[in-house]
Amino acid sequence: MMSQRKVALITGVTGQDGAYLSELLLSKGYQVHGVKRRSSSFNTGRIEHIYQDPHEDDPRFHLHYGDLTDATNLIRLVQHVQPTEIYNLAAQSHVQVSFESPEYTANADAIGTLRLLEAIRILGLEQTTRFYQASTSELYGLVQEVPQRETTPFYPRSPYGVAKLYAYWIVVNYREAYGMHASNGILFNHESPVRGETFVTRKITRAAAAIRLGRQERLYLGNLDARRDWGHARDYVRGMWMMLQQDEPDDYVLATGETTPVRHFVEWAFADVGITLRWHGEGVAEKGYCERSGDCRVEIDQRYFRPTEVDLLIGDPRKAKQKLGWAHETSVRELAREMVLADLDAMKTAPIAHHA
Ligand code: NDP
Ligand code: GDR
Repeated sequence: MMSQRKVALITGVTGQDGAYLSELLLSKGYQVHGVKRRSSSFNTGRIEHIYQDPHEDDPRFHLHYGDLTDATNLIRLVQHVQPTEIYNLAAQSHVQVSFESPEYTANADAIGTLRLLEAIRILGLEQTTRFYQASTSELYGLVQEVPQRETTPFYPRSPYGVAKLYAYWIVVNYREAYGMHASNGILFNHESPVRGETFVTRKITRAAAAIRLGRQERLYLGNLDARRDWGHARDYVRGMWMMLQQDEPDDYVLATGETTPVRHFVEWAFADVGITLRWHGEGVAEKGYCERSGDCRVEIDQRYFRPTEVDLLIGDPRKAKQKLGWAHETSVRELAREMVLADLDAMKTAPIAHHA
């Protein structure tokens, strides 16, 4: 039986999924404790709308400073919060950046997960605290089988994927060794209007909006032939919560079952702001997408290619459907439109930054 107390601790609360999950859990009556990193500037933009002043009567949303690279901090936080559920969403989550900072990525994403599990064990909370691990379709990497499902062999293709592989298995090991209710959600790509600006979907939707408004000339991208199974973050955080409500812990794929090449996402996003692009392919000096007027809007830049790429992701969510009753609601086409319209709206008033 689940305890009546509903107290969640979310690492990575300032990220895309942390924001959606906090909203969901607050709507379900949870006390939500989020772990945020110290930063020299505000990093709470995604959770502004649910922020509660600690001076208010009986706040239900609490923020604490912390870091997955700091074990004593994690032990103290878990001891203080005594969570019934922990959602470990914190990570250096950018695949390309993981090639630049592999050691930090391993520290935060792999050993960080171990630190959190050890905090639970040291405090003797193995039987009271349920644990969700943000595992990823990047575990599949080099294609072994399609669609990818829970039993598909892993073959990660980046320091990020390899770090997440350790995290996946340490969660399985702690479940088996200590009887913990610890589950891996193997989530395929999920996006939203608050997706980090350097992930490809958001980079594209922001650029389409900025080009439409005459505030940017061109968009530079890498591999347009990679294919991803993209869903909406709102649907995916619902699946995370469902996993922790099961009597038994387990590992589940969350995906839409549909795959889309990056180039289609580009075409959709520009079409949604009224710009029709045509591909200028091999043999043309400049490769990329241009308008009928001759203005070229999207160009290929080698710097955005990865040393090793994940070419094709398409997930099989049947287990999650059968056991959790989970299914995605938003299609990738709807998602692209929602993102680009949100960027268009925001950009009409705000300045833009170019760091993608
Ligand atoms: P984001 O990059 O948007 O958020 C990551 C969060 O982790 C941020 O709050 C970030 O803080 C925090 N963080 C980073 N490093 C540390 C650290 N050392 N200590 C504490 N906090 C840290 O990721 P998403 O919300 O998109 O993803 C959530 C999780 O799910 C990640 O673990 C990601 O790897 C995984 N995942 C994501 C998928 C997706 O498609 N979105 C798919 C599958 C898995 P700050 O805001 O200060 O940077
Ligand atoms: P991914 O997401 O690596 O799948 O990891 P990302 O959006 O970064 O890349 C998707 C695909 O697009 C190609 N691509 C580019 N990518 C970026 N970022 N920038 C570009 O300019 C560009 N041009 C082409 C990439 O090569 C890739 O094939 C995301 C993260 O959220 C992980 O944390 C998560 O685990 C996985 O999804 C599932």
